[in-house]
Amino acid sequence: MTACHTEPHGSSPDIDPSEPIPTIALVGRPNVGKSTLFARATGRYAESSNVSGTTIHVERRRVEVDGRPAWLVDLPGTVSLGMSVADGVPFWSLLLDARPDAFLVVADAGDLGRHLPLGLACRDLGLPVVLAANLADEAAGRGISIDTGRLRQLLLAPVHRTSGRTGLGVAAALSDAARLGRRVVAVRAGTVAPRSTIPASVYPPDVEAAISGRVRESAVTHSLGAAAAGEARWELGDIVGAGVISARGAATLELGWIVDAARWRVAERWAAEVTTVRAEAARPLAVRLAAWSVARGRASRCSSRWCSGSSSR
Ligand SMILES: Nc1nc2c(ncn2[C@@H]2O[C@H](COP(=O)(O)OP(=O)(O)O)[C@@H](O)[C@H]2O)c(=O)[nH]1
Ligand SMILES: [Mg+2]
Repeated sequence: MTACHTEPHGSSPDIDPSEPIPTIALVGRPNVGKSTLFARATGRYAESSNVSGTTIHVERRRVEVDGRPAWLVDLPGTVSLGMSVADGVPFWSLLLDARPDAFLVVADAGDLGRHLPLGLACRDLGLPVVLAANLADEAAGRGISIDTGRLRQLLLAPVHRTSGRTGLGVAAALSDAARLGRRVVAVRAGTVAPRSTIPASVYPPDVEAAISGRVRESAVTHSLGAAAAGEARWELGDIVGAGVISARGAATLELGWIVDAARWRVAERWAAEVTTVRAEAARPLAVRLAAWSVARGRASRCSSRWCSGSSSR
């Protein structure tokens, strides 16, 4: 891979030290390959293991993407943004502490229905999302293919087939995330006009109405954080005030499982629409072997008296 590498000795001479650096956060369920992808992008291995949840701290490394610097942040795996990761701290608090400018959501290409809800949740926060349909090598081996173009249309975000193991698509996914993150940095700095941060509605009208209602309430009371803060380190109101996420994003965090339930339904529908499983590969090996041995038996009988056109029967 040539697009990104570590900079162990600080800035390279070509990099403008005053250039604001975007932070890209890797988000995904446990064991989906975040740390492997992180290692591939930074040239060094963090903790990488088959055991769920082994990334217990937040790893942040400077990388060079398309000749420009970016921060890449590896986080613990999570199932939802509201899930508690340690000491009652919700994942979103850890995530937003990293001050991300873009999310690289790492999903299992072979199991999108269970991985897309997290992508939708990140998208709802109002920051750009790039989806890495990872473990693509494994999915291909199982005869699974994904219509990335269609998924891109549905998610309104770049989608790449990736494999942290082989390097497939990693540079392209990072390139998109850094490009979108740089734009957010520029908007925060006031050098670029913001685009609308409200994503297209994908949830049923009652859920969308609940989100809008919560946004309106928070605008009036300025106390959005009160209900959700709980054990969190940050209050949501502060986070919105600091421009880290949109008011809509905070409302979706506050509504928690109400939006999550809708995300699961949307994810299931989208996964079914974009995933194709080759019929032959979808059949378990044992079934294929059984079919093969029956066919073989039939063939050998066919060459004997039963199948000859001039059967004596
Ligand atoms: N086949 C395949 N295995 C992978 C890939 N990426 C990671 N793995 C394996 O999946 C397991 C979990 O990877 P890890 O990076 O620790 O996942 P994390 O929990 O999301 O950080 C490890 O055994 C990796 O070697 C990939 O692209 N293809
Ligand atoms: Mg990890």
